[in-house]
Amino acid sequence: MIKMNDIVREDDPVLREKAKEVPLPASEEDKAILASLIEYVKNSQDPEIAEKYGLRPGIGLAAPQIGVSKRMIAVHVNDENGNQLSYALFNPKIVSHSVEKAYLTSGEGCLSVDRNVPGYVHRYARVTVKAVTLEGEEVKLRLKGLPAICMQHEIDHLNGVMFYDYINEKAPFQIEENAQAIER
Ligand code: K2U
Ligand code: NI
Repeated sequence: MIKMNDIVREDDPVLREKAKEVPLPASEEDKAILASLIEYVKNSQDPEIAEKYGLRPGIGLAAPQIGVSKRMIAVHVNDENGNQLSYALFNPKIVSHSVEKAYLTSGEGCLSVDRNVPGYVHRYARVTVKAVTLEGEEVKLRLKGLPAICMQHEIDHLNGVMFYDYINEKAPFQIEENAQAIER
């Protein structure tokens, strides 16, 4: 199982690389890596397991964060209706998105960043993502709210982008016009 010391921290060059497409159908090794990512996110949200192994809670994790520069991500998050969404994806791609932006009023954090970086991260309010699941099925996901924010945060990790790259240093809490505030 992935533990905190398996998670690379900022300044590790792998977090700034463009991760490589995963050849499909996925190899057993790549399937095991993706399964370990979704396992971490689920474990980190289980108070007993998180406590026992000192896991920092997360709603997503990308392969570069465990030093694997391949296009794989895991997202495990409740949508605004309280439905549990759980995605373990190969080669996710944002194929369309809203013009409208959204941001978490709490700001963002990152399992690879051991410090607070205050400020709003403006992302697309809605995204449509195409990907292949752990089971090898092609999916097209239409997401909004926190799931959309999380999916964009994870796909950014595949492109070497960190959440604080978006924060306006001079006015970190400036809100872009018409941006939707998301409470979490
Ligand atoms: O990729 C990661 O480092 C995991 C992040 C993903 C994330 C950060 C900010 C906004 C959306 C997703 C961790 O989940 S940070 C912890 C967290 C937990 C709940 C909500 C937001 C962030
Ligand atoms: Ni992150």
